[in-house]
Amino acid sequence: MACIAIDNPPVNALSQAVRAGLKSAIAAAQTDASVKALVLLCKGKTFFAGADIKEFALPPQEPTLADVIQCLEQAQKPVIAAIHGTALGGGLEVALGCHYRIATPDARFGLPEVKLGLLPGAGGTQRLPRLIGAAEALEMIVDGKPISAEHALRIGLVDELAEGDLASAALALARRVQHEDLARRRVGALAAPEADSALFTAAEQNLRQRRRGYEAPLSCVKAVRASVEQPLAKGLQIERALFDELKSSPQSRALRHAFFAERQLHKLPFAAKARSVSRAAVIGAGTMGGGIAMCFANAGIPVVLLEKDAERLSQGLARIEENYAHSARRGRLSADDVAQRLACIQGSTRFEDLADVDLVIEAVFEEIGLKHEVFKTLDLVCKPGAILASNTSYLDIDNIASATRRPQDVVGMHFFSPANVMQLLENVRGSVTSDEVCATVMEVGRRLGKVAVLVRSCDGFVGNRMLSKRTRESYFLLQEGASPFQIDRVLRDFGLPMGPFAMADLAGLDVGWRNRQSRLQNLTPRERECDMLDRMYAAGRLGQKTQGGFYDYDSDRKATPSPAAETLVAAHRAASGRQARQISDQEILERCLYAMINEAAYILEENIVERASDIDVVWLKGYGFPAYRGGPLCYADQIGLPAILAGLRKYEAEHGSQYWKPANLIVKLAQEGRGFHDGPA
Ligand code: T1G
Ligand code: NAD
Repeated sequence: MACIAIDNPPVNALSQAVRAGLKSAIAAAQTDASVKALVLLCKGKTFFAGADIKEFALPPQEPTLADVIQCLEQAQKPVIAAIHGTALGGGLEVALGCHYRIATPDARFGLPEVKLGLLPGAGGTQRLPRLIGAAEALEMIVDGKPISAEHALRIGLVDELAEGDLASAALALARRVQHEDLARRRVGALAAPEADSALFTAAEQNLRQRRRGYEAPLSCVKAVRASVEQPLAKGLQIERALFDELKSSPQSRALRHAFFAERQLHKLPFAAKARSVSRAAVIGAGTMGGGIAMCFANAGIPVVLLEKDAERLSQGLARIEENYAHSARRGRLSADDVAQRLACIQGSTRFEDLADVDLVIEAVFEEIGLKHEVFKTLDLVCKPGAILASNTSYLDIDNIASATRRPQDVVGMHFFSPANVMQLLENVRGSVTSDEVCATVMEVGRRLGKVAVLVRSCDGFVGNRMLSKRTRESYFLLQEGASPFQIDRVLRDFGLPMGPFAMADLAGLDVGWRNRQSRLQNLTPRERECDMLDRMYAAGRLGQKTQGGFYDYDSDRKATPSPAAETLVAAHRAASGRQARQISDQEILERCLYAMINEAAYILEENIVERASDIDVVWLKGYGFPAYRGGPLCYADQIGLPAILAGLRKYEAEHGSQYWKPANLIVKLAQEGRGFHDGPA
């Protein structure tokens, strides 16, 4: 028996060197008479986690993965894939090229290529259906979600689960099968799967709705359909052609950018050790506080939930219980899970109960006076070294910290609503917040299953600061003649889950109105005069919570454009003395997106974030920016900064520099023919 052991940390990506090494090792074993069978395994934390995604931006290099898999499959001696950790993408395709597959009970198997805007390009769309059937394979390939070892055993993807040491179990299997006839073990040689074409038609219809705008899922269906309708060689050709088309597509480049952007987040410009956090507290059990407390309970971290009185506390706890009951009704949680999580949450109305917690997150009303009061009290009751965080949406962290004698321990932790669902967490460092505190909240973010981005404090931080520019433009466009429904349609067609006016109705127009009132003195004369929100508020049209805002809502919350809102819009325009004009979808898209992109450039100039890709992650994970566009700055690079600059200059000429003065960074990058993600010149 022989073992081929691969060691390419951190995830044994199938880089050119690994492929070449594999190919020569297989060839050597074929000619070595002492070798009766081969075990293929990986060192480190996982089996092959797929092709090396970084290589997709480079010209293809020999040997291709398809070549290597062909060598494996055609080997004259049994090859056993010994799988631990994850067998993903090209890694699973390699295993499918082997004659036997044995795995640890906790291994996971998947073809996540579709998440990168690709499809399995080394035979996976042809071999997997032959082994497990077209329907099961189609689901794995179109969804890209990994399956468990137990499921893989059940569907015949793996032959055995190893008890005890994997290598020994694999060698034992090799000994048992060394004389087996391999003809029946070559997956590629198995009969084409049978399936009705209705399976594929239904999948395409479903994807057009569920994955609106994404190209790769539909190509996955085409490729798996070929496994049913074509012989292997022809099917592999079709797969390769679809793969190459997707690989060079803007969507796949954007999704690959998003993959690496998320993995850059933990690379911080300092090396500080995180403090331990084994007990937390949340102040305020309202919309956000309740969800934040659930995040800690979901992670098994005990949390004190403090409210100003018993009545509000019981209301907050009741909302949490109902939330968990809803998940249990949906079968997402068992009764035990719910009980364990609720046991992690201790309600309180006494600040003294926070004396020994390691981290406090304040989520009371967005009023600086109240925040000062709360932080002054926390400064008195919390132990030295406790981290004092605020969930404020806009307020200055330094201002909040000034209410304490330990500003270095004060930081922003900005969750997004609903906090127990939204992945994004903006960790906001004040000008004196210590590196240790920043390292700790980034680590806490990871433990809560959040995508944590470290930003410096400024008005609205990253996400809301850019959002406020889009909001400005959407209300200006409304005043100039565009209907709220046209503006929402344009942004929905662009790929956002909903447009600004439907979103305002969801969040509550009173929340937006209160925010506008708190900023009135900082607004420009035109912004103050653009008072549509004031008119909606005065008319009591607060959105979904009043069954009516810009849209009317029926009992199932189904939205229809509201004639009453249109009447208010007409009165708003008349009062501004503006003649409504026809506004194109293109102008709406440009003004809403370019205003955000320009603001993002100012954010970069002010070093509010470590790198441009952090801004993309904020919008991808916190604001539903379509992943296949890679984020606002990735989108800007795909459009090209010269075009963005031309647009900014056009709107500057039409609407004024106070709104549209191009950031110097955009001017500079456009002149140098570079993009936001091109790195230093
Ligand atoms: N290629 C290159 N680098 C990779 C990589 C890959 N496939 N996977 C991970 N990395 C890097 C990552 O950027 C990070 O780098 C480090 O490894 C640790 O990753 C022909 C076309 C395996 C579940 O989509 O899902 O095969 O930031 O932080 O949380 O059909 O990584 O440290 O410098 O994510 O423990 C298909 C992608 C490829 C799997 C481990 N495969 N990887 O998670 O670590 S396409 C995938 C993952 C393909 C074929 C096709 C996860 C993981 P750095 P990490 P983790
Ligand atoms: P909310 O009105 O729903 O809840 C605030 C809670 O704080 C109330 O239950 C109130 O009783 C409690 N509270 C007030 N004073 C208190 C005190 N002295 N001690 C204890 N509890 C007290 O508000 P919310 O929407 O949850 O917002 C809370 C914070 O989170 C604000 O700073 C807001 O800007 C921010 N935020 C809100 C959202 C959102 O979408 N709602 C998103 C991100 C951040």
